[in-house]
Amino acid sequence: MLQPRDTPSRERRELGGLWSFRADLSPGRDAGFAQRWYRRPLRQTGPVIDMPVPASFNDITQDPSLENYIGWVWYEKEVLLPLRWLRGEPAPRVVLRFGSAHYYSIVWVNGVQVVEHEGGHLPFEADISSVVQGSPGTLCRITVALNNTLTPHTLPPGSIQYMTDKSRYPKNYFVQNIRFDFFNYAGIHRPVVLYTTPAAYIDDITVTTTSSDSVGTVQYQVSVVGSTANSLSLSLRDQEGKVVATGDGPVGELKVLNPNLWWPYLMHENPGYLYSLEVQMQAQVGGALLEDVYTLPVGIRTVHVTSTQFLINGRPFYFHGVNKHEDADIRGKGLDWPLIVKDFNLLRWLGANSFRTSHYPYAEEIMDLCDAYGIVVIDESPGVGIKLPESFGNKSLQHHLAVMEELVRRDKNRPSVVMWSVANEPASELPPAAHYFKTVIAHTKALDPSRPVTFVTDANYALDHGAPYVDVICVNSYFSWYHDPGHLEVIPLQLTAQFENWYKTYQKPIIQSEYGADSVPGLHSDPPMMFTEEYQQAMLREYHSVFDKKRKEYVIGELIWNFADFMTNQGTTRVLGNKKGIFTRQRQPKAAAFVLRDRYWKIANESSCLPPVITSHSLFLK
Ligand code: GCB
Repeated sequence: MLQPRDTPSRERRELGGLWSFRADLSPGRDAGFAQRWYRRPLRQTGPVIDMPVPASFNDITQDPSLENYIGWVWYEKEVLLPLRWLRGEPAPRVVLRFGSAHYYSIVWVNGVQVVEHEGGHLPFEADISSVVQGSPGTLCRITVALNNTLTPHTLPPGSIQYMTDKSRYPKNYFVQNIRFDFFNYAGIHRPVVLYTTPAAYIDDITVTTTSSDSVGTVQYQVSVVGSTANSLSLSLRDQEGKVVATGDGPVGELKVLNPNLWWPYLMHENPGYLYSLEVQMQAQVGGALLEDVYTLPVGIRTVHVTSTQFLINGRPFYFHGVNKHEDADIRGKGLDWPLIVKDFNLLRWLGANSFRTSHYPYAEEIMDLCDAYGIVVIDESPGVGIKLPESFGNKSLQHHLAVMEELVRRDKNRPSVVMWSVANEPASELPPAAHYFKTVIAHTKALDPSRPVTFVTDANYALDHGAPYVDVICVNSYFSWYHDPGHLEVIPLQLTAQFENWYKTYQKPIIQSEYGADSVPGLHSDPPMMFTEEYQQAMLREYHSVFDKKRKEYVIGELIWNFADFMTNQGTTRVLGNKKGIFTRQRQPKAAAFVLRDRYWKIANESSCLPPVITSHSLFLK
């Protein structure tokens, strides 16, 4: 499934703005109904209100029952379609696409069900041509039923707990238990788009790249749907618009002499170099000549892992980056351009060259900017909170494999994506984790042999049943926070032992994929105490001194937890959410941001690939 783009043969319309919305907020509504998302929603209930799209619905109103709502909600919108989409000669194919909707979606167009999709962080679409072209007018009514209930077999998993003690809870009372640390925001989170293609069209493109001896190679595979008698021609253009290679047919190789390689931010003075691969298709269908054009950004780069290094274009790459969330005031996990651009400006201000999409795939719009700016991505699936034994069974496994297929299909062509992460902190010490992760990782490698695969662990090195199958060890630890709280002095010993134990066991490079401490902005103490800005700074410095020793050996990266404060479920250890951000939720720096900024720019300037002195001012605006 290709990302919808404007091309000479395709049109696209985004269906943003306000949609009609309802949810059944009546107290004591049928709890079972909420849980059984795999059954058809029975009716639309509740008053109709306006709901912005894209956005989470939770924080939009003043109603706490909508904030914590679990069950079916309904969205509806009517749009007028251009006549040429309906009665064109020949009529185009009309597609309705959702960037993501959390969690389970059923979609109708003019009352006809067109698609059902499970999973909250990946796109899905439906060919609605026959529905809209068979309807009498140009009005197109789009209805979406969405259910955010999580079960032990969803990704992420969750479970509904019924509180049956009538002396303590009202009738039908239930809660949703989750084993991950972020708010389970729900709604239509990413753009809804209507787009057209010709009836015969370019359905998919796969590119992989290599380079050697001043020649870059782009291997491609193109699939066409709607015609077997078609011809394909390809041209690769550089950023000046000059054609540097051409090809034809569905499979082949393009050779580029002296290519501009795709380099990460701060590894080269011109990071994120993208060529444009223009694919043109011509097909004869029913006497008509159909033409389709699709343009794909392509970065030429290689990725290799050795026992001690992560190599991009043959050079050692050190991940100095962050973990993020899609999370903000009011819009929750809804896509928000000002926030996205602000975050990229902060990343570059910080001197961060990478992030992990903790703990689910991020919007395609974010990934596009990673490709363009040279921000390296560890692309993580929504496999977070896999803790219950039943979440390691075959039903869960099959769904996890399907999610990896959707993720790889979406992001396989992105130069910024250098590694897949199939999960975060599963209960990998449980014996069934061995078969589970062996299978998920092998499947991911079969889908994409060009990238390493990992999952992020917090299990003991000697007990982890999934680690034998990963290419890179990604380990999370919170010394002096969740373990030995308040005791910064234990960090050097414990962190050194952590690295040595993992390396001794596996001889694979290691990324510190999380470390951090909460700080409430404006809280101060000297000597440092937990939750103050000084403690967060001091904890960072202790970790960094160990990283500096071990990065000379086999530690290949450090990703702070977290880039910004984010919302979680309410609980006794969360003060309006998780406060481990080095920026507040409103993106203002805490003291720790300056410690990290000094460090990341220093590491960047150590690299021999850079001009002698690069400052944040000279580079962060490209
Ligand atoms: C972790 C999790 C992350 C949490 C973080 C914390 O290990 O991977 O999702 O938010 O710890 O702050 O507790």
